Amino acid sequence: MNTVVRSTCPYCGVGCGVEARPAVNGGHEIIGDKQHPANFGRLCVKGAALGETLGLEGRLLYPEVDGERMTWNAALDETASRLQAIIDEFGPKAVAFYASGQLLTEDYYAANKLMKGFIGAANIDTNSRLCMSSAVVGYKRALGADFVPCSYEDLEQTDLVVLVGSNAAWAHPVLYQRLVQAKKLRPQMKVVVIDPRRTATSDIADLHLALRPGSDAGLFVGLLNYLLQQQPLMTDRFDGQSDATTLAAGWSLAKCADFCQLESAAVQTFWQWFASTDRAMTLYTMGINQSSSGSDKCNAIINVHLASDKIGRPGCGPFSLTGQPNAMGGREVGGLANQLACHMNFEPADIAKLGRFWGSERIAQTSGLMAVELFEAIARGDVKAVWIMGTNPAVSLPDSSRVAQALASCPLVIISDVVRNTDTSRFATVRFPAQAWGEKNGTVTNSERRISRQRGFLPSPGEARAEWWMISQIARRLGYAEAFSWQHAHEIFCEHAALSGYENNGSRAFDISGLAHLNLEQYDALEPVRWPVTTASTPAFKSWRSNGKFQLVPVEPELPEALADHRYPLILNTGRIRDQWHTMTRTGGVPRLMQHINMPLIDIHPHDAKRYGVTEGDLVRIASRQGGMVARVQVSDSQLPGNVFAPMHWNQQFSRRGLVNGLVAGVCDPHSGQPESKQTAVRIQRWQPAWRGEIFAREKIEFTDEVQWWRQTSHGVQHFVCAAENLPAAWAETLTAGRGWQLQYARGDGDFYHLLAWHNGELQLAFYAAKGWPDINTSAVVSAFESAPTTAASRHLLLAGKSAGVLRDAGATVCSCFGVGEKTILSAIATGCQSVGLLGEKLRCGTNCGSCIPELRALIAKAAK
Ligand SMILES: Nc1nc2c(c(=O)[nH]1)N[C@H]1C(S)=C(S)[C@@H](COP(=O)(O)OP(=O)(O)OC[C@H]3O[C@@H](n4cnc5c(=O)[nH]c(N)nc54)[C@H](O)[C@@H]3O)O[C@H]1N2
Ligand SMILES: Nc1nc2c(c(=O)[nH]1)N[C@H]1C(S)=C(S)[C@@H](COP(=O)(O)OP(=O)(O)OC[C@H]3O[C@@H](n4cnc5c(=O)[nH]c(N)nc54)[C@H](O)[C@@H]3O)O[C@H]1N2
Ligand code: SF4
Ligand SMILES: [Mo]
Repeated sequence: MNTVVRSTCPYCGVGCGVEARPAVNGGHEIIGDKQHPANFGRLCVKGAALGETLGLEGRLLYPEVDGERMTWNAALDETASRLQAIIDEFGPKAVAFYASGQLLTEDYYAANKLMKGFIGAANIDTNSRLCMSSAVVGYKRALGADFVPCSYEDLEQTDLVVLVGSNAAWAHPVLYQRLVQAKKLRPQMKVVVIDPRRTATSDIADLHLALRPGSDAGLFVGLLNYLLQQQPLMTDRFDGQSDATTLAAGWSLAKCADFCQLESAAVQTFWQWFASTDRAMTLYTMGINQSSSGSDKCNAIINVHLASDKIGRPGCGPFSLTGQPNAMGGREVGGLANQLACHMNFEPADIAKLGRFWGSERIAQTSGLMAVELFEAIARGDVKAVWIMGTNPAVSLPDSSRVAQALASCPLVIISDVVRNTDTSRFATVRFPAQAWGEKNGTVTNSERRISRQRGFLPSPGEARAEWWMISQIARRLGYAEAFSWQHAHEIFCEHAALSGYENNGSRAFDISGLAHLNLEQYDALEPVRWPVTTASTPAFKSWRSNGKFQLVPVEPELPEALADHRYPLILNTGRIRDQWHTMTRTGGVPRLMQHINMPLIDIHPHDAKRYGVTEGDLVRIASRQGGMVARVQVSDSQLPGNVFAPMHWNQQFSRRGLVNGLVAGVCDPHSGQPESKQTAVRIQRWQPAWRGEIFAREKIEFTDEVQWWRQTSHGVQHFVCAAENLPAAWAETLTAGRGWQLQYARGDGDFYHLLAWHNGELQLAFYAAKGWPDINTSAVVSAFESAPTTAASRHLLLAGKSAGVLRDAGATVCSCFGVGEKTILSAIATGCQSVGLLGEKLRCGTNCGSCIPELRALIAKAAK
């Protein structure tokens, strides 16, 4: 395939359009699609690095059953017969699917149809439960439909943007840059950031409210009260009005400020700005949703927009930003266990409707198990088979040791993934190789309800297949051939579009029946389009509740269930870093994305650092009631005292004891079932290993249990940061003994231990250990594996972890687009580049995606101190 293929980025819910074109080196170059209305050509660093994720290393390429490679036919036969045996003996509720907002809509539709329509139970849930389910409850309660009433264009027309519980600068970078641009063009537009941490997002804030974790509802219920004092509502305008307003009346400025631990003046400023602007938007994500009262927080936000008429108009609205590329598509097809396809519910009329459309008398009658419950049911043995598609629950679900135990005890664990070895696939009985991004074909829907095509531009490697194909093959073997006879994703899309309009007549918000008759060519050429897409003209925004009214949901602000006490005195917040995606199966393999932050950091306020006796660079053990992890301390006044932050990404493929969800409890919101992933009570303890080091090796390294390690990603070499309590020499001996390698040592009185191992003039192993972190030039060591230094002097330099000066150590990468390191930036600042603009002119940093600009600014400030 030689032509340019237009597709959509597989990472976040911004849903940027990309163009893939063959590169001279035989790979593919990925650039932004200038015509795509989500990004107009812009990409963030993850999107721009997509071309570097297309290699086949680590890919799962063939079906396997019980660890043995099998043909597709044999694997499908065997899997279907095991599923059938479980259904026969224990009933349909003994099997479950656990899907993902990273599946394509067509795959998702097929999975939901098989489970809810034909197996006849509703045990299909998805990782969107951990992500968007509170937002869904919020919209459904207020508007009667899971309808996001905003678009990206609104950002260019609004007067006030409130970002709450969102670090969009890192998590939705292209959208954030659009906001930065909009503010530049219309400086009168104000930005409020509500987050207990000061983040890269707060860089453009006119007001940053660093509130007490989990207290957001207080701020918005108080705002409702403030709005109503200024302008009372007409009687009975909304359902729930009287209860909601009575509850809010108790939330005075003083009470709110106290509840949120904020200055009254700051709260008042926010409220004034909100009340006095004609157009305001509230953008919210995981700081709101991932909470034991997340649904109520979403409604507290929607309430103030309803009560002040800041919804359903340009530049207005409560805008839940979706996390995953197709979380929205999952919501459309009914991927959550408590909904049916195409915005239908478990109500007799909807069940009957679906039965007619699908030609099935086996439609599930009641909701199924939600993610956390589902894994509890697996642990109890009530669910005996689970098909996990495109998600890594052993890492991402709370209380991971319980999840691992559940999976270990489950008789049939089917996994469809693109990567062979993940924390979850360790428990697989059946592995199905899935097509990856660039190979698969279908549609995704972004945060603003825009449907875009993901198009394949690469051949499927090995025997990788589309998920919808696997699902239909299993369905046929379970006896449902007729309903699963699709030959192409296009047929599934059209069926889904037809169902969305089936007996709809304006009763369900999701309606794309206008696309039900696309032919294959039109489907392939489909331009990005926002739903609804119907032949009749429907109003874009209205209430879908049966009486046509919107609902104000009465909200009583609550604090998190996680409470600090004397044993666990700190609250741990978890979330994303700029250059990694979730459990790192894709981004973790790209060297330049690992160089920004190369191991789990725990951010801690200087007061707490002092209190717990830790300093920058120290290692700490973090413990909660659930479990423990190890991380490196980063002292930062961007944290509130009493609060620490750790990334969600590290797992057992990339570290020992780096799994943050080992700490988090499975406490969930009662309405949405979404876990409280943002608050966990923990304690920290300084861990003083005997040594810390870095090890580089040509071959796989065997770690002993005592060595704590974090995998690094460097081209052509195994590379780890590590630490241990016993002396480094003991472990080094186990690695080199009996290999016949020539060893070169440097030992300094127990202060440091360096070792190089050579074989036939080639470097086999390089190991640098020291009491503190060894100061070595990583690029010099990595390049010595490619071309070994030849002179005695240069080998000596290498033993010291240095090079002859050709390769300069640039420090941690700040600008990943152009690979510009911290040390390079600091020396440019020292020579006069005192602004982001000047740095950009000299080094190019910050001139592409712009995500590193807040960090550049911070470095300039740091240098000025
Ligand atoms: N780089 C990168 N980008 C991603 C992803 C990724 O893995 N990596 N994943 C994507 C996905 S699936 C998702 S869901 C989104 C998530 O996007 P975000 O929700 O923006 O990201 P998080 O880092 O999880 O959390 C956001 C912020 O919530 C704050 N927070 C914590 N507790 C509270 C609280 O009580 N109140 C308030 N107001 N704020 C709080 C945290 O300090 C954090 O800064 O990102 C998407 N984009
Ligand atoms: N503590 C804490 N925990 C969290 C969060 C948090 O903020 N804090 N955030 C939560 C949120 S919002 C989310 S969305 C989840 C995300 O958590 P997960 O969904 O578990 O994370 P991923 O790494 O995206 O998992 C995707 C899996 O699918 C595979 N994969 C990649 N591409 C394909 C493909 O094309 N087809 C198939 N079949 N497989 C593919 C990958 O190899 C990987 O194994 O984590 C949740 N967990
Ligand atoms: S902003 Fe999101 S969709 Fe756009 S390029 Fe970055 S990760 Fe991809
Ligand atoms: Mo997410």
